[in-house]
Amino acid sequence: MADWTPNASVKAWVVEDQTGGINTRLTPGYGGQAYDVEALYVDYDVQYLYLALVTGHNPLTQNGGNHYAPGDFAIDFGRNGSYEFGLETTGSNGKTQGGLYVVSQWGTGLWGAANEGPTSILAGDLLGLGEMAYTTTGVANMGGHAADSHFFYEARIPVALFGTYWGADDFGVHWTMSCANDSLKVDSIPGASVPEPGTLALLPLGLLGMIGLARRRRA
Ligand SMILES: [Ca+2]
Ligand SMILES: [Ca+2]
Ligand SMILES: [Ca+2]
Repeated sequence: MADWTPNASVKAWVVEDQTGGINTRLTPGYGGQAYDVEALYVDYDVQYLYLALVTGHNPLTQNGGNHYAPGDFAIDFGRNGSYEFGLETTGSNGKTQGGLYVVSQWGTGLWGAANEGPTSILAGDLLGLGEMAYTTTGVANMGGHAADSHFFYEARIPVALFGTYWGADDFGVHWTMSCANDSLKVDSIPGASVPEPGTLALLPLGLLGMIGLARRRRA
């Protein structure tokens, strides 16, 4: 599990490392390593919300045939299953990459929304810009399956963009791809009203922090 441990103590994170070929079942769908959502990290300080993701799904994957594009980060204040906000990861559906949206319509995957959560932002209003980056070259030697490829997303969002939601309630963060063959949700995040003084970004920007996980393993 050391490969998945973040560089510093984060507010919340979850790991589900799977593997296999395209016909290997994940939860709820199939796709093996190519659709494996492996680790999701959440942290915040007084200025920013930080998100990071490790997945076997190549961010360059486009919708078509049996291929499905990445989804967006979905944020549920109140942890009641209604995802009020979304961070656009790739700039699909006419949305701005790195934009924080108040979402009026989420895409759904292939397996029923109750099983998979939201996929991509389909409609909503742009509130402002965060920062969003991802890798497109697979990194091996992570987790229990050394030959598998891993890709990384990192984002930071000014907490001011959440308005009165921020600090008023607990929240959860979810990510999956357009088919929702595999997904992760970080839940039970402590209420944002009590940030720890002096806590800085656990996950340095520009993907340096997460890539550091893999390099530490290889070293
Ligand atoms: Ca895996
Ligand atoms: Ca997984
Ligand atoms: Ca909600």
